[in-house]
Amino acid sequence: TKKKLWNWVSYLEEEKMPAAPLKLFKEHQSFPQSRNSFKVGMKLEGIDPEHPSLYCVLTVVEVLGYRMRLHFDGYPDCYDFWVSADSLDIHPVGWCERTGHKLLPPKGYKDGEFSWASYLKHCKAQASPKTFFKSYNTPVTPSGFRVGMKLEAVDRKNPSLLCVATIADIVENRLLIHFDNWDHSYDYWCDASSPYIRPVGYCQESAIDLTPPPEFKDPKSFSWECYLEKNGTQAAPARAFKPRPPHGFQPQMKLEAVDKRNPMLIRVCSIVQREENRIKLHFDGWNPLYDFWVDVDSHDIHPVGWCAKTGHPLQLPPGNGAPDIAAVA
Ligand code: MLY
Repeated sequence: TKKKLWNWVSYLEEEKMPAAPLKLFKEHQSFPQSRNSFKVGMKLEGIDPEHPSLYCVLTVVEVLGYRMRLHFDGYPDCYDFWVSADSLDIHPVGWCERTGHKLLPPKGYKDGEFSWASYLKHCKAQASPKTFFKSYNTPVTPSGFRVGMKLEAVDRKNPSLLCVATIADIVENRLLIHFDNWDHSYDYWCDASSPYIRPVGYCQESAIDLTPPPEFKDPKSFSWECYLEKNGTQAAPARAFKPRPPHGFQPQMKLEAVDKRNPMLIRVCSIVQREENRIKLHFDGWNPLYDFWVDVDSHDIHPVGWCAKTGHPLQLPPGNGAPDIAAVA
């Protein structure tokens, strides 16, 4: 007997489970409107995912459908990372200079020694055209947030802590959150609707402990009023925060998600648990040991059919008797 090619429609029927409806996904998770035009060898500027306050010199080293692998110029391949072509973390060559951001040069270059023009000539490389970038086509809406304003924010590396924080940068519609008097390793980017940020006074109103900056040995000695006054800073206005409506993802729904352990791979997944801002995903056919939580606005979850539409291989549940990569429709 001939084996049939795996496909989502018959798989959902067999499993008697629904696909997560398209309307539950955000624009950046859903089917893209345009193609991925980036080509291997093109250079660009982008945020280091491990150090979100740093902008670095990057090269496209692999293109797979709508996604691509980026390499830090001058650094080992082990730091390479994957993004979608519409990632807001990447910018065209010259963006840092134009917007007053510090660009970390390739390894081996001293500060002030690097210039894109001579570097591109030296590498015989091409800059990625501006029009390829999502940010190029994204209108900026005025928000009420300003750089330097204070707020209360979840420390995502220690998610039980709500802490004293500052808006360290604003790019397009995103805020860089920095924790006062901590190093930059805790920084992260979010938007005005993020569940991780709250206006000054939220903890007090909700009778939750606020984690003050580390110099306040006794948390009770911290007062926002004195702190803002002493630093001559302002609280971010409460009206600038735009809480999101609850998400509609439910257990049993299926979708496609990046495997964080090997982020080149996208696998068939089922939702096994839900929380206010996160869902727990299971890789179909794999040990539940590998189940993991992901934010509902993550760039790494996509609706059923995303891989086929964007020309990315989909990793099938093992033991399907099918080739391990679905036919690209
Ligand atoms: N146990 C950790 C907690 C660090 C929390 C930092 N946040 C508030 C930015 C430590 O002391 O290193």
